[in-house]
Amino acid sequence: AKTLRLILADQLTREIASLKDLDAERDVVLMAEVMEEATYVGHHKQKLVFLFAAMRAFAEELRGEGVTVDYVALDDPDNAGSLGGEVKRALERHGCDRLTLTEPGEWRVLEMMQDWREEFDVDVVIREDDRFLCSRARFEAWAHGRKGLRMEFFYREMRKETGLLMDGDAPEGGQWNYDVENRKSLPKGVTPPRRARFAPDATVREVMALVEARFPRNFGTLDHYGWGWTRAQALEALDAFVREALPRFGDYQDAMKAGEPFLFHGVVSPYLNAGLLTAREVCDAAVAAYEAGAAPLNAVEGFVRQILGWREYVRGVYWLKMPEYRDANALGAERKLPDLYWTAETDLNCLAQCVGDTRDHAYAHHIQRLMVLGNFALLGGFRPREVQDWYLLVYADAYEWVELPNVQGMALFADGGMLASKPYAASGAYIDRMSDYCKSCRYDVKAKTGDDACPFNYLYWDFLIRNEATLGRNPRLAMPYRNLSRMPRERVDEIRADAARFLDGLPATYEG
Ligand code: FAD
Ligand code: DLZ
Ligand code: SF4
Repeated sequence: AKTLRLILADQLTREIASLKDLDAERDVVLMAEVMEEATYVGHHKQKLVFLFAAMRAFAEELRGEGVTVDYVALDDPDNAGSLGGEVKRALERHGCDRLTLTEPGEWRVLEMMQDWREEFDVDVVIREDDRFLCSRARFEAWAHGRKGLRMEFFYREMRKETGLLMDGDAPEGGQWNYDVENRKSLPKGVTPPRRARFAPDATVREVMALVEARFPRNFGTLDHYGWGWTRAQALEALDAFVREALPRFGDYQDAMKAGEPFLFHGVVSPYLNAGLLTAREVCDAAVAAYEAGAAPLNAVEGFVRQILGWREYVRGVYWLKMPEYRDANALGAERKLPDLYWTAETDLNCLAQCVGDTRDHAYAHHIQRLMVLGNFALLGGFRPREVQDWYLLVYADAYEWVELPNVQGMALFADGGMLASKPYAASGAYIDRMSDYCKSCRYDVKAKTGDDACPFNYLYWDFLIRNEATLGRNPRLAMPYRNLSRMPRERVDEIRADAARFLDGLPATYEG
């Protein structure tokens, strides 16, 4: 049957399921830049440029192979504005009798695709996305009957199943996890390596002009744009990471430094999630460096765990728990997200730095996302739906399947502890230990009270006080709650008043 094969912006690989039996003589590949996808949240300008540029480059690659690609650009006057609208037009235009799809990474889009079975008069085939190392069915089988879904146990099974970093039946080196050796703060004098960044070519500049013209008010700037847009560039970025940063990835995985957004991180998530790199090849590249003696086990195991463990795990959780998962709000957080998440204008230097990196690069590394931006949202009690939208739009690597469990489960504890055994709540001391942010902050990280006190300090205690009914019996919080129980009443009142004054004083006027 003459088949229309739709390729989404995050399915940019020749290996994608929907292209597997492509008949270049007969079939048509459809790719469409549409307003509906570009506006369901107000994506960072760099995310839009990255995806449209990578889509255009991938279409050219397919054409180079002799494939018929119907590419609908955003400014095409006939653009129907939605994926469904474009599929309908293309089915008619090309007289196809079958539509072949790969399941998308978002519930919203899957629902849409399922409706297409009714809407269109052709066979609609939705194939499993086999780019993941763990299928949805495999994850469901693992999760079945378990009370808690701890990543660490899932990860061990994945190690065994893939054979990655295995020595027969035993983990390489004798342990599954080497984090005790990781998570150091960055010593003075250690400078991060240069990263593979790519200067826009004529096509990318054209996309930049389109995005500036059509989305002038979106979050973020294109000034520091450096994302690659082809598979070859993504491979180059991976190679540069493995050679220059991977050896110290483990050591400094949790470190933060002003003006150094990338440190020793992979900076590969936009490529992985869009399809320009596969999870397996990224893991294999890291393991090969270990086997060649070019990178230590603590670094390589830590890096592989992020992908083989966390990335696969959050995807499994997403499909297991949707659609209820996005509405969970276990801590009843109801404050509006403050403007500083959009403006970076704040005296809290850690927040100014992390929002600033996000605005400049559509990127922040994990600890910035979790322990600064996420921690503040947790302590402040900001509405999960608003926090979700923020994370979904500000990062070049963001799709709901990966954003949502990280926000709901890891950062906000909004799922009541399904994903994390305790909230990632921390006071200023943690940020001070892991970063150089505090030394140029107008607040005093050591001060607990008074106008100069670091707000994270009283917000931390206020959070525990406010949520005592829900969190007070959590064994992993026994220590702080014991300390709280010894606090004089006046001190508790003072904390509550400081926190209320601070939070009420945060401007919150933006409509997301
Ligand atoms: P590295 O630190 O080098 O890690 C290597 C790879 O491991 C990453 O590229 C990524 O694919 C994977 N990985 C690491 N941690 C996670 C994790 N927690 N969940 C899933 N994959 C992980 N990642 C996204 O890809 N998209 C998102 O929208 C996203 N939203 C997040 C929101 C919050 C609140 C938090 C705390 C984390 C989020 N992450 C998200 C996970 C993580 O922060 C990013 O994957 C990572 O910062 C990407 O940068 P990197 O490639 O340099 O990662
Ligand atoms: C994120 C995004 C954007 C901004 N634009 C498009 C687009 O124009 N066309 C398209 O096919 N996909 C786009 N995407 C990705 C989808 O919104 C969606 O997040 C993923 O396809 C889910 O797998
Ligand atoms: Fe952030 Fe507090 Fe440190 Fe300032 S003192 S940078 S607010 S943790």
